[in-house]
Amino acid sequence: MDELAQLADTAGAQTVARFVQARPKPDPATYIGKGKVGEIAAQNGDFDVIIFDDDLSPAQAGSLEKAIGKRVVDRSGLILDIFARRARTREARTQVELAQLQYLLPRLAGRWVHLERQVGGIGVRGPGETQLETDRRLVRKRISQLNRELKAIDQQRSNQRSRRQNLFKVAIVGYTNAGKSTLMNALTDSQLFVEDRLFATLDATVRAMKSADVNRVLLIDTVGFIRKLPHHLVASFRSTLDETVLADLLLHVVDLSHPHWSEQMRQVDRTLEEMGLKDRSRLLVFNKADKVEHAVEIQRIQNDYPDAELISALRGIRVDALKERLREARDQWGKEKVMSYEL
Ligand SMILES: Nc1nc2c(ncn2[C@@H]2O[C@H](COP(=O)(O)OP(=O)(O)OP(=O)(O)O)[C@@H](O)[C@H]2O)c(=O)[nH]1
Ligand SMILES: [Mg+2]
Repeated sequence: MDELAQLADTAGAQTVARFVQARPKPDPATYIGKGKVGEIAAQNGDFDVIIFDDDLSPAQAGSLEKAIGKRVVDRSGLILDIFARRARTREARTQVELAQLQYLLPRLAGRWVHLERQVGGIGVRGPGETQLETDRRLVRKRISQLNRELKAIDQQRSNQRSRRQNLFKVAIVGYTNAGKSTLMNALTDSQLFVEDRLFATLDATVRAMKSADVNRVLLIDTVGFIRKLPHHLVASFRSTLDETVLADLLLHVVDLSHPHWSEQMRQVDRTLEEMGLKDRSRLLVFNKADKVEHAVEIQRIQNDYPDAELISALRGIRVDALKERLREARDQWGKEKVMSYEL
């Protein structure tokens, strides 16, 4: 629920109340039970939106809106909203718009959404058609247009990728807000956008590591992971995630100052597994070590994870040691590559 509040904050909403219900299973009609719906409706409080931590079916969202009289947003809707606010490049914008429309399509019924305005006035309402049919047609048309645009962008990216084929590539992965972009900046002397909110990064950025030697190490900053990230959203970010899939080494950044860091770590492992990256070389990096107050805690991490690096990307602590580890990994990778050529 704290994380949901943080997501809400990132989307520009302020949390004024929380409701929790324990149920053996969701109510098919309203997700929460009738009593709870009544309790929330009776509040009749000074709030505009009610946000659910899970995904609702379009019908559930509809009945809840009717019963409570406020706008209802589910987890996917909220994350999409954040993505839409955050998207900066053409690629990210196209991906987000596509995901938004795919999300919207089954939810059009019953809501009088006038899409002509939103979709930019393409198409004219045919004679005898209902508004809903027109809306659906417009959405489908826009979806196929966006799919075509993404294909073109994909092509561009794959050209860039093939040029990087013979370079050692390191993808910085991890839970959202772990400090991936801060680390990227520290390793490459860049100025990528960093913020103490979720999903500051939506695009994969590739930069060379600042280093004196000739053999380069390429670093890739990626979009963060989060628990219960809906699969259709993951799919819509496929071209961003492709960068991760092609990396030679995964730098898994963990925010050691987060109360639930070990759960976040497991979540990232699970997501990587789902992406078919279970066996890819990994380097575990515990970040924000400067925020850990007790020396015993540091000691414990060092004992439990002897191969991991403990750093502070923000303060530049042990960043050089990490660079050295990356150079070693690159040299090892180079040797193996030569060996496989000779075989
Ligand atoms: N104290 C401390 N704060 C850090 C450290 N590294 C990053 N931060 C802060 O953590 C917040 C998130 O940092 P980002 O680099 O944007 O994290 P990210 O993993 O790229 O996040 P997303 O792109 O949103 O997934 C920012 O406020 C950073 O200043 C660190 O080593 N110590
Ligand atoms: Mg980032």
